[in-house]
Amino acid sequence: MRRPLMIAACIGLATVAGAQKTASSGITLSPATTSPAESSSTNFFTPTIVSTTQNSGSTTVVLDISGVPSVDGAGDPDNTLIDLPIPAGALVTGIGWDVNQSTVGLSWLSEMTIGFDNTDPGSLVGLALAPSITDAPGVEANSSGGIVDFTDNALSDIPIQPDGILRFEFFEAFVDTAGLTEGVWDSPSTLTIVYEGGSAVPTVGQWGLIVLGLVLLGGVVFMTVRQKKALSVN
Ligand SMILES: [Ca+2]
Ligand SMILES: [Ca+2]
Repeated sequence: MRRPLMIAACIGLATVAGAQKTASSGITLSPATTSPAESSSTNFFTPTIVSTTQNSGSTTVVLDISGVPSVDGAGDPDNTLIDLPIPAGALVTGIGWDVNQSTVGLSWLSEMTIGFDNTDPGSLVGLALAPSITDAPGVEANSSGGIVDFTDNALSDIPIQPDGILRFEFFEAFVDTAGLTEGVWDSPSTLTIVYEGGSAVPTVGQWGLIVLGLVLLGGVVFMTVRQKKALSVN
């Protein structure tokens, strides 16, 4: 009889804590309400790039985020950021995840969130990823089972700015204890990013057009100089 009683006591505690919390919406990937670009954090984590593969115009990058903590609410300076280099002008079109999550204290798995966006604070294209829908503390493995394409799911692709950065912020959707770690993205945890375009090496055809454009531009400049000279003579 002692074990069932202990479980009942734990559920009671979770229910009390849950009174302040917002139940998970059940949506894993959603438009962000705060852009990671606006975070005041300076805690940058450098992920190990597991692989980079290219396939007919799209590039897939797998990064290892094992060990990153989940601390405070979006924008808090105690949070961890990742600045992933992506070619300027590229469109981030999808994401995948294979993560192991654990919580600390009474914090819930569903509160562990990863925001990602370009570094334009004015853009509203950022997305928030909360891989767990478990409104309880615990240890859990979660996988997308492949790439989740943004536009297939009524979400916007993310255009990369001239700085060539896709920024991630690891935050808590509900802060139980400010300033303390409430969850950990345990090993092994990887994120997969898919992007299209960007600064690909121009093809021969494109180079031909660029050279032609320069020749035409040169001709215009030359003609302008000649006209000016003619005017000055007259
Ligand atoms: Ca929390
Ligand atoms: Ca804080």
